[in-house]
Amino acid sequence: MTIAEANFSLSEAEMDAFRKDGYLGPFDLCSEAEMADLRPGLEQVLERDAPDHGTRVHNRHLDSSSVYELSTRRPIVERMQSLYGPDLLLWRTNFFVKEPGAKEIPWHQDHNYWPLEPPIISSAWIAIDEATVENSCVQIIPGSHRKTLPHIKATDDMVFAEMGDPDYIDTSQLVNLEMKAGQFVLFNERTVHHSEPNRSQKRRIGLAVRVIMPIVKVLQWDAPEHALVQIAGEDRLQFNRTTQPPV
Ligand SMILES: O=C(O)CCC(=O)C(=O)O
Repeated sequence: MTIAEANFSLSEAEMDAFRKDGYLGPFDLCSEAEMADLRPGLEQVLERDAPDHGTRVHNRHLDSSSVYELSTRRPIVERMQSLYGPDLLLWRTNFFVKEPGAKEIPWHQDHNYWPLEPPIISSAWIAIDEATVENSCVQIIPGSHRKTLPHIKATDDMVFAEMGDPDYIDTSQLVNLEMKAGQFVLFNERTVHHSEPNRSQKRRIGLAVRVIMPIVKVLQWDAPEHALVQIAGEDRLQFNRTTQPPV
């Protein structure tokens, strides 16, 4: 069976694992060979400015059909539907480009940074390059999504301005999310994660796809980068502003 023909609904055991651990995967989104074909196009997207919004690394699904297509493939969307129901809106995409020497991304919970109410999101983190311990794969703390972590000002050696308070983080059970290019994992808004500095000579690019349900309000709904694309089901609430995907 090809990836396109498979059924991606999650089993009860997988849903229980997500409830317990706050993450699931890795799963195959495409083969390594297909990702090798797609990668030059994605690299080109990262080399040009987005037409009407912020930076090169954020929300490129709004102007690049290849980023949109990859972000909304059935292996991601159908698994998210198992967890969050039939109606889904694509809110953001974020490339995490870690060149050799890139700094640490601090331990954090995503909800801390985002203008969402209620702050519920599902993330799919796609390995555009192979992600290993050597080139600073994402690391995650299973079960950490069950508490809210205080965040404090980050130290200068971190990529973000705020980080989870180290006094509340126990990394003894961390899991390395090593992935082949073309694989992805799912995690939620409170799953504590980070990545080490990239101490290797190998670049590591990931693409995080952030999806919400219609009940979630994007508080800055009128900013250009906060237009949502409906990727499954329907949106009976219309709390947010929607847009069409790029062609
Ligand atoms: O790719 C990374 O190193 C960090 C990813 C991350 O923080 C996220 O997807 O929320």
